[in-house]
Amino acid sequence: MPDNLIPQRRFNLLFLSTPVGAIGSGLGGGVELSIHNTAKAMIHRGHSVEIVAPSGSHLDGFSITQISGNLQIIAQSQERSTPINLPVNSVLANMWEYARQVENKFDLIVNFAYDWLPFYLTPFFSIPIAHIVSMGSLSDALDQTIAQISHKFPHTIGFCTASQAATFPNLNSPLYYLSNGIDLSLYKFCSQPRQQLAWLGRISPEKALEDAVQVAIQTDMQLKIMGKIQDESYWQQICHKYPHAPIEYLGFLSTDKMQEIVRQCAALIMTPRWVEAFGNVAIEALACGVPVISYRRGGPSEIIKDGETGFLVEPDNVYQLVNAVSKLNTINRLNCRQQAEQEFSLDALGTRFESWFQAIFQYSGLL
Ligand code: HBI
Repeated sequence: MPDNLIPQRRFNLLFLSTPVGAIGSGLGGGVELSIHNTAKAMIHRGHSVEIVAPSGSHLDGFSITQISGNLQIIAQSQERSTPINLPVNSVLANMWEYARQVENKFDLIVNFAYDWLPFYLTPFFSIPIAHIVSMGSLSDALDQTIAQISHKFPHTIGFCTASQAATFPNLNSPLYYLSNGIDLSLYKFCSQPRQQLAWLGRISPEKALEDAVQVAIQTDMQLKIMGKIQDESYWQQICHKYPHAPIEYLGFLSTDKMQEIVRQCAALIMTPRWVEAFGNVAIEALACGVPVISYRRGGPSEIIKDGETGFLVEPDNVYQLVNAVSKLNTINRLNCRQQAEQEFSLDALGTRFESWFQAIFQYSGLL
């Protein structure tokens, strides 16, 4: 039968969210956007999706199965050798108990949690589990279980980017790089920006906002800061250290309000101190026609086309960030929007996920 006549298999998908915060709280960082956009992309292709998340979650257009319990500590605040831990009445454990009760109604579970338990539980489930690893390597115990599952259940581990996957030891191949995708209709192109800069993300040490504040000072361009203050003391340190910096903190905004600010900026400054798995904020800026200036580290170094849709500079080198700002007039902002349309649309995201899921089913003999 010709390919185009093979009925596309409709998947019943169960998405399990991150246990560090309710969807919509901002605590889940990029995973909130990833879950929303992956669900939209899969539904657009005719599949069905149920999303399971901590109580208090909300996502426009989706009814979420809310699970109560105590939130998981964020992995990036732990040491590499910290033993695996779960709070009493763990929301993570409760989410996976729910999955165990309903698994026979689904074809595939998709795990978005960056935690040991979902990987450990994989062999106890009768349907396949696709794991999206949302950060670089942070914990020896999690590295070990990810490697084990990649060998026991080939094809079931998905990463955002190659540089992120490279931080994990002993992985089985093939590896799957899903990148990410956004609903481009939510982002409006702007050709004439103001002389201001943007910084987006969870305000936490690994995101090194202080470097972007120094760029604002040295370029004398106002820096519009948006995102959840995850580490209050870190934020206070920055405010005390740079009391006269031309910065404005606008809070954790909805996509619509955030893009309204970002689109008017000359550039988005990204200052990842760690190996950023992807960097959703980079593709959101590109979608608005905004060039991205970033350290050549992790996900952004695989997104930005140096000199064409932004600039990549030596990691932790603030001077080179400042120098890149002075070259922004060489970037055609239309190139930025076009890259988003070619690589980061919901359709492009759906294609990547659908072929990954089909590979999982084929390998497990379910297709
Ligand atoms: N920490 N323990 C834990 N579990 C997660 O799922 C998790 C996290 N920290 C951050 C996070 N998820 C997301 O904000 C990033 O993966 C994007």
